[in-house]
Amino acid sequence: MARIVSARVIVTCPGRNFVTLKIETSDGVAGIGDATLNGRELAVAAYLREHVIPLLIGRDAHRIEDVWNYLYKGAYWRRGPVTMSAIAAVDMALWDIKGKIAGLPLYQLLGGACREGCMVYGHANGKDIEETIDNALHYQEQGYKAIRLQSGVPGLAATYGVSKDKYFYEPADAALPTESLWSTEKYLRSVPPLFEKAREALGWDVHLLHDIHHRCTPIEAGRLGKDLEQYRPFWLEDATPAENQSAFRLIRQHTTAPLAVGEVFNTIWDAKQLIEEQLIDYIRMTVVHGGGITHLRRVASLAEIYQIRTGCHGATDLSPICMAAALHFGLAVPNFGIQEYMRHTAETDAVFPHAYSFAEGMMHPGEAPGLGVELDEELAAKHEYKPAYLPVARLEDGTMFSW
Ligand code: CS2
Ligand code: MG
Repeated sequence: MARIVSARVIVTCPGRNFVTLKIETSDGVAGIGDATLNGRELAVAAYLREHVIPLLIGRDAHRIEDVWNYLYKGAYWRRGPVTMSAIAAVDMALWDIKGKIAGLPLYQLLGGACREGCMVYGHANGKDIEETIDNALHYQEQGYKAIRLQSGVPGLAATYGVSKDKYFYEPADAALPTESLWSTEKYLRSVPPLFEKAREALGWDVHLLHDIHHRCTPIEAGRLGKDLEQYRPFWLEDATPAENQSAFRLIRQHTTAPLAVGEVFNTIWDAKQLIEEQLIDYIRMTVVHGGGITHLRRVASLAEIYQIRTGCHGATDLSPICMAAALHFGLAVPNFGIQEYMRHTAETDAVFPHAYSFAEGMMHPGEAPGLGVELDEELAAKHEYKPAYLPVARLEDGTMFSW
């Protein structure tokens, strides 16, 4: 038995906030898990500290499935991003410990590699089409096989997915939410020319992706899908808010553009109908917000029988610990599709030294036992938590809208 003797929450802000859970066993093995929920970090930290850690002490770290069920069913109150991120952090840390005890990288415990590496997509963006395409060419030169395109919308001052920095994208950038104005009409006019120009400049051998970020109604998304089909998008992401899973039926009636959904989902129940009715092609849930490796495996298994592939969320608000977990998972899961990869800053990477690596458009989790990520606690302590919110969006007449 590897008894859990301590568990601690570490909050650090090397450029942006991250919440980490560190669990230690009686044999002196330590495992770490990501618990970061962008803009709501301290809610997860408190949930862990006040309500989860007291339940962990004395338990057998090897009983991952039992601990998962204890925390999920035992709370009585089920689901939700705060609860599920906390459970995920425990789950990741326990898999990390199991791997370290076994002396094996996590992907080996999950069944071994199903492929040589995980294809990733990078984020090309810019204030206008020209700048976005320049940026996309840069990704292509670096060997990326898949590139996401997001461009500023003429007539709108700011939009999601377009970075202030040339290399790093961080939307949670203010102590209180910034507000931006949105017009779906202007947006819908701007995307087809972006794809047209991108195909001219980048050719057809590269996968092109686009994130709608919950901004369209189903029928608007259907029209955008129709307009973009000729450019063969790899996927259109978050076409419409997905609380109402049936909404995707309407999009499917109008377009064959592949659809990806789920970065804000936290359990299998959020995606059950989407998967069973084959209303999507890629499921975006990732390890930290999707209840950990234990739960994400169930989601992927359900998706597999409906020919839906994984496309895990991989924005920079997921820490390198989650990135590593996603790469082990992606290497071993039979129905892997693609992995999002937004580079962390050097400041973040220094706090989380890691074994994963990028080469020729693919990533590999490395061969270090467990997750292959460490947390430099001394360095972490030097970066104090800084409140940061995601922006909010309003329509041009002032109506609150989805960001
Ligand atoms: C985006 C994210 O990566 C994506 O696809 O939708 O950047 C998202 O806006 C952030 O993760 C929110 O924290
Ligand atoms: Mg997205």
